[in-house]
Amino acid sequence: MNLDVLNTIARRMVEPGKGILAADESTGTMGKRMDAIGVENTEDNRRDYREMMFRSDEAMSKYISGVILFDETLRQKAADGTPLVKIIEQAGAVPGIKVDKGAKPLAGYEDETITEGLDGLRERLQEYHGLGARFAKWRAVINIDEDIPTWNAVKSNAHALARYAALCQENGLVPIVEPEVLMDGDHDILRCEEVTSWVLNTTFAELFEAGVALEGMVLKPNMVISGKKCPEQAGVDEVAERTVKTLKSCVPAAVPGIAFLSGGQSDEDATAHLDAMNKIGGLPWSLTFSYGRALQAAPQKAWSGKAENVATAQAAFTKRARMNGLASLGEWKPELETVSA
Ligand code: 5MM
Repeated sequence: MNLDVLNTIARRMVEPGKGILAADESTGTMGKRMDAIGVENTEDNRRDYREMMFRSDEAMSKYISGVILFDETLRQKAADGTPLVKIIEQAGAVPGIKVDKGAKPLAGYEDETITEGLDGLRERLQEYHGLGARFAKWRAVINIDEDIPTWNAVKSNAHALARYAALCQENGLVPIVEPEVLMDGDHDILRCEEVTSWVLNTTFAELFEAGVALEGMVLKPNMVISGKKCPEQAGVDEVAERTVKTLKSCVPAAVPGIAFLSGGQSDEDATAHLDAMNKIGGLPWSLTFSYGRALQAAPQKAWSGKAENVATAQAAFTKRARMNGLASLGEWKPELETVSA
C-alpha cells in the first residue's frame, strides 16, 4: 500500500469548496429516476444524461472533486467516442467506482440487510484501477425501527465495510466507507444520534482490526436528523450541532474528510445542514458533500430526456454544485437560492 498516494487522492476528494457527485445509481435505481421524468431506461439515455452532467464545465471544474460511477458508466463512451472517464479527468475531477453488489436481506433478521460484493472484489478492484478509477464506494444500509438495528446487522455491515476498505487500499484505491443510517421511519433525532454513534464506533473498531489506514479513506455518513415521518422535525441548527458532536466523538482526526450522503433530504435542507456544520468551524476533518439525489433531482427534471434541454439542465446542476460548494466552506446563504441558475 502506498499511503502517500492514497492520502493525496483522499485530500483531493474533500478539497474545500468542492464535493463528490454520486452518480453510481445501479440500472434498477436509474429506472426509477428515468420513470419519474418519463424517459426510457436505455443504455444510451443513461449515457446521454450522465454525459450532460460530466460536460457541465463550470460545475465539474469548480465544485466537483470526484464522481462515483456505476460499472456501466466507467466503461462507457460519450456520443463522440470520448470515454466518460476522460471527460471527468479533463475537468480536474477524480473518477471513482461503486463496488458493492447491493444491500440484500440479512438471513434470519427481518427488515435488515447486509451489503454483498466481497467475492472476487480484489480482481474487480485491479480491473477498475486499470480503467481509471482512483477511489471506490461501498454502502451499508442500517434501518431504524422499534427493535432494530440489531447488533448482528451493525456488526456484519461494519465488518464487510472494513474488509472492502482493506482490499481497496491494497489495490491503490481510496475507499469511501458509507454506513448509512436511513432517515425513513418515525424515530426522533435522539434515536438517530444513538444509532449513528453505535454504527460509527463499530465501523471504526472494525477498520482498526482490518488494518485500514485512516489517512487513506473518506467517510460517507448520514447526518444526524429526525426520521422523515417523525412529527417533530429538528431544525437546521440542531441537526448541525448533533451531527458535529456525534462525528467528533466517533471519527478519528486522521481521517482526511467526511462527505455526507443526502439520504432523501430536500436539496435546500442538504445544503443548509452542511453549511451550518461548516459555520460551527474548528473541525479536524474537511466536511463536504457526496450527494446523489440532492445534486441530481433538479437537473434530471430540467433535462427530461430532451437534447434541447441540455443547457438548462447543466445550469440546474451547476447551481446545486455551487450552492453545496459554498456550504462546504460555510459561505452559503438562503438568499442565494432565489437567484436564478
Ligand atoms: C446515487 O445513488 C447511489 C446508488 O444507489 P443504488 O445502489 O441503490 O442504485 C447511492 O449509493 C448513493 O451514492 C448514496 O446513497 C448517496 O446518495 P443520496 O441520494 O442519499 O445523496
